[in-house]
Amino acid sequence: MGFGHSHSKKNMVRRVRSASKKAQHGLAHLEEKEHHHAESGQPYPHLPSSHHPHAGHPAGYPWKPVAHPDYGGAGQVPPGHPHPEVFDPAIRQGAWAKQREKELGAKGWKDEVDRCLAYGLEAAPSVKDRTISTFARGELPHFAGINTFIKSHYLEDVNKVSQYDAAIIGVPFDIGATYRSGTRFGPQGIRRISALYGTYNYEMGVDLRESMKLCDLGDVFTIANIEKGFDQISRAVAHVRSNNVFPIMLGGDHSIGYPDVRGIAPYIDGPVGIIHIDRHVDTQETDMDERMHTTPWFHATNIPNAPPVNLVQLGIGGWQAPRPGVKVGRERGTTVLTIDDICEIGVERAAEIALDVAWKGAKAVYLSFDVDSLDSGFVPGTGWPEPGGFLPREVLKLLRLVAREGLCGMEVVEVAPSYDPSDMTALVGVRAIMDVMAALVNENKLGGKPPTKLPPPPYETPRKKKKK
Ligand SMILES: [Mn+2]
Repeated sequence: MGFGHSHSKKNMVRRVRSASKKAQHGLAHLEEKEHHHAESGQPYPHLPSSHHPHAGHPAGYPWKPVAHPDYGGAGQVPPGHPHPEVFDPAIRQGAWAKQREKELGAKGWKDEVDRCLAYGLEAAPSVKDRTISTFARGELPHFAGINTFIKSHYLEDVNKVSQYDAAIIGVPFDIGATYRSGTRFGPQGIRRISALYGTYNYEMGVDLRESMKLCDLGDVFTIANIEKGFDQISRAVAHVRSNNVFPIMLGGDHSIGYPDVRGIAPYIDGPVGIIHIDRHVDTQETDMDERMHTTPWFHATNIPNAPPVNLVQLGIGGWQAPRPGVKVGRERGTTVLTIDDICEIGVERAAEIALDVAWKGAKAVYLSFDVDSLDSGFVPGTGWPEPGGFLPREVLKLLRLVAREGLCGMEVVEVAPSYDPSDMTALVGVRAIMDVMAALVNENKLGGKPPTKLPPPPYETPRKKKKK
């Protein structure tokens, strides 16, 4: 991470203050020498190096910063650049994001450093970077620590949830699975690999730590009984939603879709739409005599203010769509787009349709993301893998686009880590959540206000307002 790792001379001198004068002199001399070699010397003179002058770059980097007509300041189009148009933030994300980064601020990072030092003690005197603590307490090192979701605060006392903008709720529940079990370890798997991520995303121009407050509430105490489990889940979700905090559920199998919506709907003053991304329709009434993970939208659309006309299902297809669920969708008038539909009309158009349907007459929209909507090659760790689904970049774009109008909650389901030792499936789940949070922040639908000097990122412009 690129935060505050400066090696100032002041710190180097301070660390040897207690040594004798002679030793101090010797040590400082050695350090200077060491530093010189590491940063500006040529430790391997026989090897060509791009960091040192040579025939092609006689004076190092040859381009001088120049002003840009729209954004001023230094560092825009280098004279003689063969493609100056790519430096235009209005048309190219690579240029836009570079400008946006300087508007993000660093207060959240400073607060985290202060907290880590207060809780984890100052580092040993030999550590030059004084933002480092003795005990790992924050984001760094990525391989250390006890993992909450992206090392967010673990909120042990859930009564304090209203102090946050969004809350992670683990739902380790997999007795609704009709083939592979194992999604009870989904929350653990998602949290573990989430440690790989920081809070900053280049192309979206967002640093979540600077724009919103996220906590991790840990897991729901699930019960090995479908209905008691559902009751516990709805109660947990309702606690967060009723405190006006954005709930993010880590499944768990897809049966939790019903108790998740049931926990939210009572706190929405009007109809709730549902955007459901999946290979499977999940709309039959029962499966093997119970409300299993093939049934959540039958029951969710029985909730008085979650009508089936506002349910839109994206990515459906393959050989795993049970016919009883299709019959229900036909009778209730749900909206289905297959993978082929979306390939034909494009992700942008599919997102427009999804938003039009889910928001028609609705007051809020809920997002359900099943990782098995991706091609099974990308998600081996799931309960019902199916070839032919989305590519990661397609589905991530779809998620960002459908989040633009705001959401009342989201879930990521069907991550079963034990079938995927490389953690790729769980990582897709992490990204889905991160991208949705960032899209909400950029649209000013979550947390504090986003940086506003620049227009939104190219390629993900706001939706044209339509009559509701
Ligand atoms: Mn599915």
